[in-house]
Amino acid sequence: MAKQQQYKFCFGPWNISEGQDPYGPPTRIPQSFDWKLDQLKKLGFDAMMFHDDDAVPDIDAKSAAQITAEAKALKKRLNDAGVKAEMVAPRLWFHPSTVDGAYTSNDAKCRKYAIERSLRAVDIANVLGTNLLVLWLAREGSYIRESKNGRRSFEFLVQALDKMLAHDSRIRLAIEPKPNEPMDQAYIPTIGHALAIAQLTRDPKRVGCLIESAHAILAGLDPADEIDFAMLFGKLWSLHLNDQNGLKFDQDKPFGSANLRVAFNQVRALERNGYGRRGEYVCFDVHPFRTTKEEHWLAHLDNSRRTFQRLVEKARTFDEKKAQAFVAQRDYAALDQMAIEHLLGAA
Ligand code: XUL
Ligand code: MN
Repeated sequence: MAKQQQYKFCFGPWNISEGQDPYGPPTRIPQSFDWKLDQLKKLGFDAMMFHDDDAVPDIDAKSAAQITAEAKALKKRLNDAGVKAEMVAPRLWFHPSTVDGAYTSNDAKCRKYAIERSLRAVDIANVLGTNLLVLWLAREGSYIRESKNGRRSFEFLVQALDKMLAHDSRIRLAIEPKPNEPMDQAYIPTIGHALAIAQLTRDPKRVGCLIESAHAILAGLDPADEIDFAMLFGKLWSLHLNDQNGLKFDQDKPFGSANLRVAFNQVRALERNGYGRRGEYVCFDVHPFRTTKEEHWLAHLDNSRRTFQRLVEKARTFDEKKAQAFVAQRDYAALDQMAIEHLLGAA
């Protein structure tokens, strides 16, 4: 029997968030990065994900040499804590130069800013000991169709990816697609788009993807199918598990919170494809509810991992033989009920 996968877990500092949304201020007092790192360790997670400015705050005001020096100091803190850095992601959606999008901005100076910033993020990844750069593209201006030429935007995207690949021969780029929010549309909305654009780059082998459950659901897709598709190509290099109640704003709910069966099928897809065998982490891109009190601030992380582990047990104890017999009979009603009762457990 194949050895059962032991999963490794991670989250980012932004997943211990303070509760602000477009209609209300924070509901919890912000804590320092060191406090968050301590909590990650206490919870027994293995790694942390970083935006470039989570790793080096106020990054735009610093020189490349300063950025490297600060990243080195962070690496020492991570080593002392026994915590790995899973990835670094350039935050391309806060700075005034990214108001019209990052790599696809209509302003050449702004495109240059986005690329330069991404190269610094690659440098930080190097210092932190990870070769994974995650790219969530966030916004492409106001997505007024006439404001940009789609074909030119795709060409700009490829040029930007090529610059990152050329900057460092070891870096791997994991594109994190999302079909909307903060925009109504996006140039790379699904895993299919991410893997297709990878083929146009100078080194397709080093361009893969990251699936976030909520983003797939927002695209009207089943995240389990996205996982199977990406893994068929050997391209699923990271994962943001969470949940989402339908086609609304990005909710980042705890894993399994909205649809346990969809969560179960994601875990089944990870298990059947051997996710984690090449060292990939299970990351939870989840947020506490705005109503969460400070004393319950970490529950969504612990709960997501707990649900994940319970669903791994459920996936491993699902009676595949019986399921296949129903498939052979085309008795999908029985198969459907079998899945429901398996998730419900013993009466
Ligand atoms: C946005 C999102 C980001 C990325 C990292 O929806 O998921 O936090 O995961 O930039
Ligand atoms: Mn994410």
